Amino acid sequence: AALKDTTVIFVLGGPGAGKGTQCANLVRDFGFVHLSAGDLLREEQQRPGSQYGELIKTYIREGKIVPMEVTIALLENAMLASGQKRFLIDGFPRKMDQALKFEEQVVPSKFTLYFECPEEVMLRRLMKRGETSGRADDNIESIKKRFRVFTETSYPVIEHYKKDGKVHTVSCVDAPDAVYANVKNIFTNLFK
Ligand code: UP5
Ligand code: MG
Repeated sequence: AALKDTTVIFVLGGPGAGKGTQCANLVRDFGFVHLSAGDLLREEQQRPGSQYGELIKTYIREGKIVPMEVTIALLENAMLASGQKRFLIDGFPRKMDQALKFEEQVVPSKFTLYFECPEEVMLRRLMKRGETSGRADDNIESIKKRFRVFTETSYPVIEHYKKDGKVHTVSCVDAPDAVYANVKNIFTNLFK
């Protein structure tokens, strides 16, 4: 009930499209709270005493989608703990049943911001980031698995919301500032 009058925007797009990069801009300019499901899972994996540490580690390395009970609990807790009302939920839902469950159990989304990006561009970005990120899934084997899961399992979520007219699509191919100019337009019209 505490979360019923909150605004949730799903920020979706393939691995390395630039979701986190653009969310940081929106936090600065529009006062949203940014919750990356992947970041929350990586934190939980590191948390001493977590019963999910090993499971999360294996799933992330394999590019597989962690069971939604875990992810939804992390998101809901973070939303409540923030005490805030506007959220960018980055990298979630990645599967249709997760979308339905989150909207039923937590709060319906206002719309989805979808970052469109060709695989070869995302591959280049992730391989580059992998030189320094320390992320266990920034290697060619894991990246290929992440692309496959995105196409087969996560993209249908975007298609679902497209049918409802609830997706704003932004190309993520150009430089970060150029991408953000388009994102900012959408948010300025809706929130300022
Ligand atoms: N970069 C960004 N924008 C650029 C631009 N316009 N031009 C040039 N370079 C650009 O960006 C990626 C890299 O590209 C960075 O180096 C950036 O500087 C550069 P970033 O903003 O980090 O992209 P993002 O889309 O956030 O990429 P990320 O790797 O985080 O996406 P994923 O969706 O793969 O990762 P996530 O952390 O969401 O999930 C990881 C794993 O967690 C999943 O594979 C899965 O195993 C698990 N998971 C779940 O199981 N359930 C969930 O709900 C969520 C995650
Ligand atoms: Mg990210």
